[in-house]
Amino acid sequence: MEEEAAKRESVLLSDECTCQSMASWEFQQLDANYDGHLSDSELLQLKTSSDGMESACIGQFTAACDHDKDGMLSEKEWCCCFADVRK
Ligand SMILES: [Ca+2]
Ligand SMILES: [Ca+2]
Repeated sequence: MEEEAAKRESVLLSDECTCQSMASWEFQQLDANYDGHLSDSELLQLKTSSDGMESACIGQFTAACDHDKDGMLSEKEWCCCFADVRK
């Protein structure tokens, strides 16, 4: 278990996150205009597809994952976020 956590942490720190196929697939589903980034409005699709997920949560999710603070999530940021969430 500790080994797993250490591995995950090193992945996050290296700024190179491995995209799990599930995360990558989800990203492509959400990227409605295929620009390679998820905007807040695209992320709002999560709200309608996930029961009980409020837009405030989406905002926190975006803020936590948007490492370069451009207001959108790249696939890399998205994948890193997934790796982070799966604790
Ligand atoms: Ca997009
Ligand atoms: Ca970003």
